[in-house]
Amino acid sequence: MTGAWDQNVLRARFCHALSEMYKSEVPLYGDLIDVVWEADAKAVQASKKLGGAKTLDPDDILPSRHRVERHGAIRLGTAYELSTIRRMFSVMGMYPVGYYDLSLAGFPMHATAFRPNTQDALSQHPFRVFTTVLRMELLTEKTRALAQKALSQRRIFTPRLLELLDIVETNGTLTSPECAEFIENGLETFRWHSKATVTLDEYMQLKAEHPLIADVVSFPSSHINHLTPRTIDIDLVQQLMVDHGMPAKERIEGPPKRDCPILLRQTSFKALEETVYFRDSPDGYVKGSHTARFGEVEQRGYALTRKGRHLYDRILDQVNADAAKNKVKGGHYEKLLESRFKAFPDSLSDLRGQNLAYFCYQVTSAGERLAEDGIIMAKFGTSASLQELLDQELLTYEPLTYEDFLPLSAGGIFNSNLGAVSQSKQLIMSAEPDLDGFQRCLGTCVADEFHLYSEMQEESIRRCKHQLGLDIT
Ligand code: OOG
Ligand code: NI
Repeated sequence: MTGAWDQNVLRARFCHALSEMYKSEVPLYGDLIDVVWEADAKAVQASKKLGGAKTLDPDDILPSRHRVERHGAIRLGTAYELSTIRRMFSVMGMYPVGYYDLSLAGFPMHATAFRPNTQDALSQHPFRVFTTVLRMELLTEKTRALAQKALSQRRIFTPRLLELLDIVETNGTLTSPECAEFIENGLETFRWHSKATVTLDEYMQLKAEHPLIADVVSFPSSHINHLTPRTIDIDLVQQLMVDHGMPAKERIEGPPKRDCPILLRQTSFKALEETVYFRDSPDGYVKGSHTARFGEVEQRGYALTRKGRHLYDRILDQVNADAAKNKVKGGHYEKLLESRFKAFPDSLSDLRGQNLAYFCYQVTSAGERLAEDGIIMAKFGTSASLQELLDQELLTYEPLTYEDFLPLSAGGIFNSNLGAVSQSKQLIMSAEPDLDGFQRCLGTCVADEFHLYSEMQEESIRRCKHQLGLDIT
């Protein structure tokens, strides 16, 4: 990498600037960050009292990654917006990973997450942006025409940002002043505007079909709709939000609390009702309101293999089917969830032994000594099994952190933040995923998240092989 342009540094600076902007736009998000710090400090203290025996978190690395870690979400309207945002994120080392079919949760949208895709870049700064785009084909004809008209007239990227994208693609780098301009101009795409581009009538029509359509289509930018710091104790954050009188969402999405945390747990404070000025003829405005922006918090657990993910999905589907059939709600739902998740192994050795999660393997100091003394060959010959090396404590392992999202949890978060329920929900629920259509809009393929985790695991085994000078089978 040459000169001033370091993608990891630019991503960190952009994330920081965005967080500052959002704090000033939505002060309650700043309060949420304070709550997360309070909860994390308490959780660390509590774990110290217990002798720190229990692992708090898969990364186990407070304060390095945690302090800066957050994700955000934006909602786009067109293929042009999606492909341009892809170019913009790639300047910061963020690439599309995963495909999320949100019709599963009743939304006329699909999504990817732009994020760093190597362990090194993730450890330097793991900022991600969940990015949805509207599926025009799932809208009624009348709403589609209105959406297309409004979207074709807006420009969510500044002319200078578009120039900077051309520059970096041509020159392969940005100068230091260009990096500063990139951040300044990039923020404009995510900034909130209280003046809508549509009339109140048009807004009402969009909203009646689905509140999210109104959120995507009615504004001149693709405002960031939430930012999400990471915590090591989401149950405590949920409790503290309530204690501090914040409008907390009723429940934490995702798996229940476990000894071995898996995937992702999320909660939020509910979106605020904000004043919006709608267009009125000929150039006046009429006052109304819109509810979209909120603050979220996440706790990340272990990345699951496809097998582990199937088990997770199967258990969650059963819980939701039972809950719907028996009208189970509130605390009873949590009990049902906890009891059904007993079927998901909850120790590192079971998760590894049953191939349910991904791990990073390392040579222990005993292993290093043996390798240095050159007696590995005498002990094992040319190859040994992973299990053998673990049993003899020459290798150790730790779980990889889940860096992605969950469509049903996203649906739960969306729903808590939308007042009205969509009438077209049934229609949308029967839609098929459309990965090809998404990739056409994006202008490239999305990476498969399972493949990335599996590569990280394999890479760690390759390093061990090399260090021990042994073939590991
Ligand atoms: C995206 C919701 C997805 C998450 O944390 O699951 C998301 C949205 O509200 O646009 O950010
Ligand atoms: Ni989120």
